[in-house]
Amino acid sequence: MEKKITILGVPMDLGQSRRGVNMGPSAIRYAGVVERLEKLGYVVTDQGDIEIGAAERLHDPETNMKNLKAVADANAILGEKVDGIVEKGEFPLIFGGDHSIAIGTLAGVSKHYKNLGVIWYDAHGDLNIADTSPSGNIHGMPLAASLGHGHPTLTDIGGYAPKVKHENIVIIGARDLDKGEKELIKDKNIKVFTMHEIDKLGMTKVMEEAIDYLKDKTDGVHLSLDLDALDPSDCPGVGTPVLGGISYRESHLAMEMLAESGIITSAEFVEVNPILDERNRTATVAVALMGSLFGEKLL
Ligand code: B3U
Ligand code: MN
Ligand code: MN
Repeated sequence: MEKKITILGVPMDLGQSRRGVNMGPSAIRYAGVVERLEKLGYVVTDQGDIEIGAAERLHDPETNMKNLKAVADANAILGEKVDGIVEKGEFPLIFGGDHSIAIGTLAGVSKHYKNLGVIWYDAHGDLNIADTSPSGNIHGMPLAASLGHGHPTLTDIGGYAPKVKHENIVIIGARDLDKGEKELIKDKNIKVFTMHEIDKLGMTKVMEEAIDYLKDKTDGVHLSLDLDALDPSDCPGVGTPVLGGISYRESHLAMEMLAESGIITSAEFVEVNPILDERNRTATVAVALMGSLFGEKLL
């Protein structure tokens, strides 16, 4: 992993309907992320937050999406910023905001890799397009958009598509998938470790398989970690909690195994909503997981 980390906050709350997730970057900083990473020997630069435009008419019946323009505009700016961070040889560490920001992060990162891998750690698939979305919320669409599915305003951010190939992604922690998402997973043979596989195989085996699946065919791997992948008892501060999630300890193990593998080249932590949280617990968990991802050891 690079020894220089650059942090970028993306206070985006327009990709879903619950306000407050725009305060995620502040909550994560408050939980002590910079100090934690500096202690591990990294040189950390915090570029602050990018600006997010105003909310639009809530739901556009023509596109079945909410705030399409504002979400797309912010993601275009994010993509350019992330591109610049990777260009300098630094590790981009992005804080959301809702998960719609993964579109911009991937637009910036993927330019630099021929075969970018993605680990999507999430209770959801985020594989909807406008036609299959039950909500019109763009935070349910970023993985689909990055694979080249959906509205061109989203798929073409950064001026190219797709950002990733179907065979280069692994979803971990899924337990709430919509009909269209299940169809896409089957149709494209996308690698998914649902909670069923995590229960059955255990996190060690799941991560070994996920790392094995990606390591030889990719030249970089982005970790997109939605805090709702974790059980709501550990991470209550998320907009769409789903019971029966990955535990705090299992998540540490997953991050430790990623650190040992050395495959991760960029990361984002999203969906922290301090308004819905209990004493900044979810941001605190996010920062603890970042510690493990960047090599923190218990002994
Ligand atoms: N799949 C549903 C719910 C959802 C997606 N992502 C989150 N929730 N966080 C949707 O609206 O697309
Ligand atoms: Mn998500
Ligand atoms: Mn989610």
